[in-house]
Amino acid sequence: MLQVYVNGKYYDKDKAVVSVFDHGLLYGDGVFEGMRSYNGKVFRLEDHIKRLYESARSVWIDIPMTQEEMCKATNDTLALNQIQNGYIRLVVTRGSGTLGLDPRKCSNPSVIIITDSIALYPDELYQNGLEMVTAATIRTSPAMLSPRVKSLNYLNNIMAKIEGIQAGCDEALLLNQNGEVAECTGDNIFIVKDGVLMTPPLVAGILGGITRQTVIELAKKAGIEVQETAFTRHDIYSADECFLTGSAAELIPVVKLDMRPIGTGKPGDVTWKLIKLFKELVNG
Ligand code: PXG
Repeated sequence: MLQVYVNGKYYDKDKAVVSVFDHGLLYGDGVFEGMRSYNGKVFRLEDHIKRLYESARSVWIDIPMTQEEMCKATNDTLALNQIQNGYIRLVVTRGSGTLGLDPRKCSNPSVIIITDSIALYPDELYQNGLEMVTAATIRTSPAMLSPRVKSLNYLNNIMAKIEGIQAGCDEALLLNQNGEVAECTGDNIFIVKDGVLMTPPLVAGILGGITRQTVIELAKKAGIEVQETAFTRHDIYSADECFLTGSAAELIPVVKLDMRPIGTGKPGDVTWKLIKLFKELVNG
């Protein structure tokens, strides 16, 4: 049976539990990471662990182990479950406390590592591209809670996801408080216009995606001009290509926004090229 790491011990998946007094449950008070493994190796593990610790630090959670120990625990959990091509969910909560917000009443952060498989989108969407709609829900402003913190409170994203689902779409686009394009509910966004690859900058109020960073690096290496620059829906409506990036989703083409075809309405050449380069990279 699948073994789940909870605070240094392994449990059968149906016995892996945390307290109902855990502030991760009571208040969404915690942080997490979603990672992928390819051929038994976690993709960009150190980058994910670094982001986890930065998220934790930002919300004043002191993770009771070093980054090296966290990397080792992740690799050990993956190896124990003999997972080659899988998904790893790392969760750190504030820990068990009392009713009431006070984080000082929480004993120790809970550290959970789950390894399993994930399939966010059906294969067909990777071939033909997905359709999305702009959500009325705007992305949490950095002045409220920085979107760079990958926190356990995903209601902002889930509200937008519901809007996408209600509209019959696979994803929803979130704008920031200035009406600029931010990101999607669990993915970063890229567009291609006249051969130039564009993605919103971190200051647009987005999660600093590790797949996003990987794609920027791959594109630059391939001689594609990359601009991290603020843009609006106008730029997507008039773009040649569009795609999303995320650890779970990898790269996935987008062919419609708000019922309007993007470019030719089919995944474009630059998108296919980057998908190919990404596959080559992760498969070593
Ligand atoms: N933006 C947001 C809001 C995310 O949650 C990304 C961008 C992409 O970041 P990475 O580092 O993965 O390239 C994410 C990541 C899920 C799921 O269960 C969501 C993510 C990752 C894994 C699983 O929907 N989001």
